[in-house]
Amino acid sequence: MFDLESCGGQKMENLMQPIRTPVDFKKGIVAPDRVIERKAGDMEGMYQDELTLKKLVSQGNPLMYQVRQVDIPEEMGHIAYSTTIISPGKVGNEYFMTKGHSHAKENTAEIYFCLAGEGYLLMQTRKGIVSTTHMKPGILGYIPPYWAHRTINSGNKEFVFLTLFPADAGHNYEVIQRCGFAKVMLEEGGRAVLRDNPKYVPPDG
Ligand code: M6P
Ligand code: ZN
Repeated sequence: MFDLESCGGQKMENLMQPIRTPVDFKKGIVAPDRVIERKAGDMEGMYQDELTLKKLVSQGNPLMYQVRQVDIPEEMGHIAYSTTIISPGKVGNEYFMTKGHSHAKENTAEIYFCLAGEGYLLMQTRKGIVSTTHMKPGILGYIPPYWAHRTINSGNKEFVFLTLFPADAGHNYEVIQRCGFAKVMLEEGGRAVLRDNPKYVPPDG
């Protein structure tokens, strides 16, 4: 029988309180609990042109992206959300992008909803099958379970998107760090072009 005094083993009076989160379309979550910043120096091994990346690090180490997060318990049943803002820029002819990850719980999905700017959502299975979604304001990209994902700013202003994912999904950077993505997004003649990644190492299985 349903016990009115408890919810999933938690006392009613101990339940987490609802949260109200203002989101600015240009800046994402307005007052995040945490901001993760990734600068050029945090992206070692991610770009084709390592020399140019090193130069960027020594010439000011620019901010490549930031993730603005609200603290949500990392437990099954909760939905975590954040906004990511990728700065415009390139390392050589490769656009600024996120590191990319798969989920520690690989059978979990994620939603990205573009608020401003434009870019690409690059997704990949363990077998190296790649899919891209062009993101612009109003476009929602659905990342199904088992797809690693990275986002790329192919525009000339900040690329801003809201993300929603199961709070217990976790991040796994190891596979992408070791193998990379099978494709890279490069600027060629003023356009974003998807090319094979010569550094890609297919993972086992
Ligand atoms: C999105 C979400 C976050 C992720 C962030 C940056 O906001 O997917 O979970 O941390 O992008 O991506 P990465 O962790 O790959 O650097
Ligand atoms: Zn994710």
